[in-house]
Amino acid sequence: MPYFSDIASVVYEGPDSKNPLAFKYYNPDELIEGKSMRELFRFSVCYWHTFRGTGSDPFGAATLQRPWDDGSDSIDNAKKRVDVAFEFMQKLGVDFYCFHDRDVAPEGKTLAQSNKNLDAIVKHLKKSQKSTGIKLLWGTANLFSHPRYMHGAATSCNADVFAYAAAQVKHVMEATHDLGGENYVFWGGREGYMNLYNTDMKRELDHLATFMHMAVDHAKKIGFKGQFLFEPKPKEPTKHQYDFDAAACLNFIHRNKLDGHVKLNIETNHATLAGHTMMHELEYARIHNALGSIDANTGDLLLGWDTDQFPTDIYLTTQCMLVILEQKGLAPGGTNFDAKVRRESFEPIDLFHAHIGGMDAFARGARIAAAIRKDGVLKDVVKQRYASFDEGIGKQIEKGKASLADCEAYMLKNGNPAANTSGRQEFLENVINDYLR
Ligand code: XLS
Ligand code: NI
Ligand code: NI
Repeated sequence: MPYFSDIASVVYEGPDSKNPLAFKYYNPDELIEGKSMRELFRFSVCYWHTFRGTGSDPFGAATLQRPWDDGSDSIDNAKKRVDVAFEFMQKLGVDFYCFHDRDVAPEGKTLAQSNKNLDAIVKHLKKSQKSTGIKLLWGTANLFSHPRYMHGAATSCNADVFAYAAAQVKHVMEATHDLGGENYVFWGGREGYMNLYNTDMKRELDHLATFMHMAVDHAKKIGFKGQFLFEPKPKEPTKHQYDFDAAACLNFIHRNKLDGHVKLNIETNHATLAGHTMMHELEYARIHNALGSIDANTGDLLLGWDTDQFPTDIYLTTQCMLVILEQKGLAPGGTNFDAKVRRESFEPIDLFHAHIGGMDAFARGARIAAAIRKDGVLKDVVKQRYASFDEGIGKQIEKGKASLADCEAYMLKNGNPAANTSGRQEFLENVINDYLR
């Protein structure tokens, strides 16, 4: 039975359209740098916010109207949600979705019961994927909601909790594999700490590495070829999350010999919580060959928390796409809207407005970024800025052929460095503005 029968499929109508339920910029088959927008973005709807979000906050109860959901933890209700989710994604024209095990299926009283519940829903998801062509971008395990995870999961001080989490990951990884999922995400949940007085940080970090190696080994065993992704986030829920930012995650990956096995899933709101821009995090991941996928959302700089809003800022999406186009897209990763409607936007139709806005903002950002790249404006400036390293002493330094003594001899001969040139930041900011039309 359809739930959105009064809403037509969302189609591209172009920038002049006044239809709020049409795309103005996202034109799935239009090519950007040789890739269709569909292929370039690989947009994904996230199950936890879009189909399990209630609008509750620490000060108030649920507000969101979800007439298809009876609020129960029954398998039937879980199946009904799947049907609504796939209808929603189909109407929206999104090709992917993501989930945590406990979003799609209810937690049982025991692990065996929880596994059984998940299996029942996975069967249903599989059928829905088959009939709609919608695919799983990534799966993940919820290792943070249940009280057993109060001290963390892989970094819990309780070995049984570690074992439980490992068992949970085993099962959801198998489900992800069964559903043809293209990636598997680790978000730290409660992998961090509140106070060093009671924490053995070295031991916890070593446990986290062991946990990831166990996952990598199990993937090999079951033939899961999807990409593992580590998602940086500096705080919330713990004060010190071990996956603080891209640099901290990459250090962890490298130190624990997980290079190649684990890339990064970069989220905008997490970048800003870490005191970075999204562009910084994306570029840091990209230059380390570790930019796997993105959680496309945005925070509220005045609230300063993980508000997970839909991205609508064209500067933000332009900056994202400058980096993403540089690495020719995200596949097998994608653009997952880890974002929720505000609790005041309580009607189901708001879910459409939110996603359409996010998709259009990214499409617009991609068009702008492609135009900037086509004209080579930034590239030329950057190349010119470092030209002194293309010859002479600069070239020797880059090749690792210059010693401190060589630099001393060079400077003693020349007396003073060549004059600096202007960084032209304001000029470049104006240039970017010229492209934002
Ligand atoms: C929470 C994270 C989470 C991950 C998936 O802040 O963003 O939603 O993306 O576990
Ligand atoms: Ni996320
Ligand atoms: Ni988040």
